[in-house]
Amino acid sequence: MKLFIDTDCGVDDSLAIAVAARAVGPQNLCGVGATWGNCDPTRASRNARWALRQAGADRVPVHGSSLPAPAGWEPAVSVHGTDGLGDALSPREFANISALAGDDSVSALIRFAAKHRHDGKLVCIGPLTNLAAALWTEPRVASWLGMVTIMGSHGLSADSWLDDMGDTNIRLDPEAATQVVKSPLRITWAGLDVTKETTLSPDDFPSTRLGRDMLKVHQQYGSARGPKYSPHGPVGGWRTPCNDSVAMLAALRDLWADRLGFETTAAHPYIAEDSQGRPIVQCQSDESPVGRVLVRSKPERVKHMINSLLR
Ligand SMILES: [Ca+2]
Repeated sequence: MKLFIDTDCGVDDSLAIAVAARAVGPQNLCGVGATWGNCDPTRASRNARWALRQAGADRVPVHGSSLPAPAGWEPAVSVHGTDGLGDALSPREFANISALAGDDSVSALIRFAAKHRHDGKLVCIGPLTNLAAALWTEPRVASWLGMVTIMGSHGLSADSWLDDMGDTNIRLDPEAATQVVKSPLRITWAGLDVTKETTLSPDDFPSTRLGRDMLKVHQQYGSARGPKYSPHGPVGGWRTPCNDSVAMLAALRDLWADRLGFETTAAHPYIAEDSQGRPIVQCQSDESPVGRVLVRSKPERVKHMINSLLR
């Protein structure tokens, strides 16, 4: 299995990238494409290279983006810091990371899809700008990519908590999301309704170098996001969401058979509006589906796996 990751690498993306590199090994992680979202693409690509280096995978190529963020977009500084990694690292800690790959994310994604037609897996953990551009540039990508997992949608749920939290991967670029939803891509949607069930406490990060690095960059993110991730009542102490890592492990779940407890069901996605009139992707169970949606995970097992992979 060969993997390509598309990311707006903020704090939670950095954990998902490290987890993925450890799970599949650097030789099977064919590339990482950067896009805008949590931060700008320049910072996203730098952050991804930092995460890969810390995970011992600094030879994995990281591609920049030539697609501009739309007018009016601003980075999520209050959540991901000015640098996208919670302002936890000094400039010195980014020194000696690998150079950016020569070609851009969209070209790299198309090339990956063409080369790995039978075993290529794409995981998108940012806005869908690059994937939509790849489909527009080379429509055959839809048939070449056999396995796509997207961290996005409200899944099968109509919980109003999801409207309040917001699915920024869809909301930031609804035009791209619409193009992806209407494409013949076979997608597994890892919706916020399921991924939000797993949050990490400090004890879930092992005291290895990588575990400590990840805990360090998650401090501000957990403080900003954690208190809101309690739709079932207050949780004590510091906690951090890890939506991107849950989606990543769901995408890679075949590596561990059914030990992580992920369940999916056949479904088709459609564009809808949340209670505040903003675009969302919703999924509906369907007997003649074009895709699947994550319906269940076992958070304790997911947390244990993240901990194991950071060791
Ligand atoms: Ca992300």
